[in-house]
Amino acid sequence: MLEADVLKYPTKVITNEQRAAFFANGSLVLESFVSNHWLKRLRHVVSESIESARHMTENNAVYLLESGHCVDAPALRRLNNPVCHHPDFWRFASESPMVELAADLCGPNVKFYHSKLNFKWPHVGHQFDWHQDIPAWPHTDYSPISIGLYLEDCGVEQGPLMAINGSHRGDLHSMYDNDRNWVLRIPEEDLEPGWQDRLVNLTGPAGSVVVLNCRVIHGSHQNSSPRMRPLLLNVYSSADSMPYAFNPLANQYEGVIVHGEPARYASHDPRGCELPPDWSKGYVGPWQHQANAQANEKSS
Ligand SMILES: O=C(O)CCC(=O)C(=O)O
Repeated sequence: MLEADVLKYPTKVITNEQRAAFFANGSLVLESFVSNHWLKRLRHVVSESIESARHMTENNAVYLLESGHCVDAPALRRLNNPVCHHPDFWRFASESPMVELAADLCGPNVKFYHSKLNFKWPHVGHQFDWHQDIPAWPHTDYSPISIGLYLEDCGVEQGPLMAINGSHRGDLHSMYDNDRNWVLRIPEEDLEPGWQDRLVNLTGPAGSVVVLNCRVIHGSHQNSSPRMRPLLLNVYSSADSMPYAFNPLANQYEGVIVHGEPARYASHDPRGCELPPDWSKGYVGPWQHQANAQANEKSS
C-alpha cells in the first residue's frame, strides 16, 4: 500500500503526529512502548536461546556466533528468525501491540516477512555499516518496515541503530561494490553532503521500539560498553506488497496475515530496485559481506 492510502486510515496505537514524523524522517522511536510483561517473557526466551548455543562451535542457519564464543562464555551475534525458535517470539510478532503499530504504518492489512535478533555483545558487538534494507529483499512497493525492540536500555555507548533523516526519499544505493560483490554497505563518501546534520541516534530505555522504513539509510557503531544490546527485529509489509526475490531469512511464517485481510491485487511503486544475489543458494548474513568489502578496500 502506498503512503497516501495508509494516511486515509486513522491510527490506533500512535498519534497522527508520530505517523507523520515516521513518513517524513523514515524512522521513529517510541520510548517504553512495550510492557514489562512482554519484556520479561522475551528476556527469558532470549536467555534460553543463548544457553542453547553454548555447545556450538560454528555458525549454522539459526545462530551466528560472536568472536570469542566458547562453552564457558557463549556469545552470539545473531539469532536468525527467532519466531521459529520459540513460540513466544512468534506470539510477540503476531499477537502483541506490534501488529497494531505495523497497521498504523503499513495500512490495515499487514503481512509478516521475517525476523532476527541482533545482539551486540559487551565490548565486541560489531559496527553495522550504512545500508538500505530493501535491496536485500525487494518488494513491489516500499511499504515494508522493520520494527525493532530494545530488550535492554540502549544509549549511544551500546551501539544503537542510527538513521539519516529523510534518506528514504532519496535514490536507492547499489549494495554491490564496483566488482559486483554484494557488500550491503554504502561508503560514507557516497552519502549526500550534509548527512551528518540529519543523523539521529535511535536510543531508548528497555521496552523502546524503533521503526525503520525499508529505504532509510541506517547502521550502527560497535558496542564498546560493558552492557549487552539485544535488538529484536520483526519485518512486516502491507498485505499487497509482494516480495519478488528469495527471502534471505526464509521462514514458515512468511506471508502470514497478522492484521486485516489478504490482498486481491498487488501494489506497485514505479521506482525500481536492483536485484540481490540469489539467496536460495545460501545466505551468510550481512557482517561477512561487509567485512569482505572492508578487507578489499584495505588491500586495494
Ligand atoms: O543490529 C544493528 O545494529 C543493525 C541491524 C540492521 O541494520 C539490519 O539488520 O538491517
